[in-house]
Formats: sequence, C-alpha cells, structure tokens
Amino acid sequence: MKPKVLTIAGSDSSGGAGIQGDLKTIHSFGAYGLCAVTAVTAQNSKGVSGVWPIDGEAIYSQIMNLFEDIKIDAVKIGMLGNLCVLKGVVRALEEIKSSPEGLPPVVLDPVLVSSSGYNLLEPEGIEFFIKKLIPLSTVITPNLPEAQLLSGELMDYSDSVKKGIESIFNLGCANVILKGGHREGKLAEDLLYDGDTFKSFSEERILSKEVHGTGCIFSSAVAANLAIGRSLEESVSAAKKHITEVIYHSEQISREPENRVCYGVFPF
Ligand code: PXL
Repeated sequence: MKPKVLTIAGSDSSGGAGIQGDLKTIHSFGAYGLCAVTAVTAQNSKGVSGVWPIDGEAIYSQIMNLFEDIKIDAVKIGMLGNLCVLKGVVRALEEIKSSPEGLPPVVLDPVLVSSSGYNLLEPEGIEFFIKKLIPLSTVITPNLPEAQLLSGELMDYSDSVKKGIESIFNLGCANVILKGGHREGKLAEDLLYDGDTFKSFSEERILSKEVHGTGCIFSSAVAANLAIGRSLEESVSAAKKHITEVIYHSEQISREPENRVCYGVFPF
C-alpha cells in the first residue's frame, strides 16, 4: 500500500504552489496525497489578487474525516489564511495527538506572506501560530524572511543565522530547517538543526529563474519522504535534490514573454 500524505494548505489557481504543487510532489515520490483546503486564492503568474479562507469548522471536519478513516503517514501544513482556520487545524491536530494512534510527523511550512507581498496568514494569527502550532510540529521549514520574523533576529551573518535558528527551535519545534534560497552564495545551503547539531545540505544555486511554489514543493517533498519511512536527514537531502531538479526543469506558463516567473513542470 502506498504511504499517505495529508497536505493542509490553500488552493493556488495557477497550479504551482499550495495544494496543487503539494499533490504533484507527493505523487512524484510514489506516495498517495490527501488534502484539507484552508483557503481559495485567485492568482496567476503575476501574483495573488484575492484570498478567501474557509470556515474553521470546515477545515476541522476535513482533517477529522480523513484521520477517522485512513492511516496517514505524514502531514504537511502550508498556508492557513486566518486565525479561525488556524484554530480549526490546531483543534484537530491536538485531538489526533491525544488519540491512541497519535500524530504522524508534521512538516510545518510557515507561509506568512506570498512572494508578491500578499498576507497568507492574517497578522492576528501569528501569536497563536507560534504558541500552538509550532509545538505540534516535527519540523518547521522557514526561508530567511520567515525565520527573521519568527526569531526576531536579523540573521545576516553566520553567527546570527545559527542564533536565529536556535531561537526558532526554542519555540517548541523538534527540528528546524532554514532554507537557503533567500541567502547569499554560489551554493544554496539549507541548515537542519535538531537541538544538538547543525547539518548542512548544499546544491548548486540556479540563478536565472524565479520559480513559484518552491517552499510548498520542498516541504511536501520532506513530508512524502518521511511517509515513505526515510529519516529526517535523508528526507531533507531528497527534498533538496528534488527542488533543485524542479527549478532546473521549470517553464514559464504565462503567454506574456516578459513575465519571467517559472513553474515546476514535473517531468519525473
Ligand atoms: O508559496 C506560498 C504559497 C502557499 N500557498 C498558496 C499560495 C502561495 C503563494 O502564492 O498561493 C496557496
């Protein structure tokens, strides 16, 4: 039987990020993807023009219905939209955690703002996110701006990067992966911290492309690999290789030649 991965995320009408990007990623690792939709976005390759979060009861019910029936091997959490949805997710995960089966590994992508600058979690939700959702997670996967926001550190040189990662770990998450995409250097270096040691994962930085949905694809690749039974280190390494391939093979989807945002095309 295929391992099952649940993505709790928003719908990206342009098909690159969110639920759509996650399900393609989960499928490409040979796992079976399930989803609980947190919000609908209206967007194309130029950016997000609207976000409609769903009802808190609706997200709770989607998650509980799946867990009641299906053995889920890993969960990925992405965009939440607003505090009501966030509370519905936390309520469901807390109930599952205290059930006899318990919670499978949870990969939390702290999606706060889209690359085009749209709020993907209302600012009122951030305190609850830190207090309640981070402690339920096995691993959190911030990029540099998200890590700066969560840690309150500027993180612009190597000592402050490690200090920032440690302070995110101290919010109660079992592991932290700082993604290297927004950092500088010839290689894109991700850092994994488990409260004890830092492990580095580097791949060639592909400079020429701005690719939509890379954070979603990376975190769902980590979740799919954990579901398959790989260790966290193996999962990060496989996810890192996968996202580098996706960026390399990505294509422009807009008909307008001057639009340079590319999308993963998943030829594999
Ligand atoms: O990449 C962040 C992200 C996550 N989820 C959804 C999105 C976006 C960015 O636009 O639309 C649904």
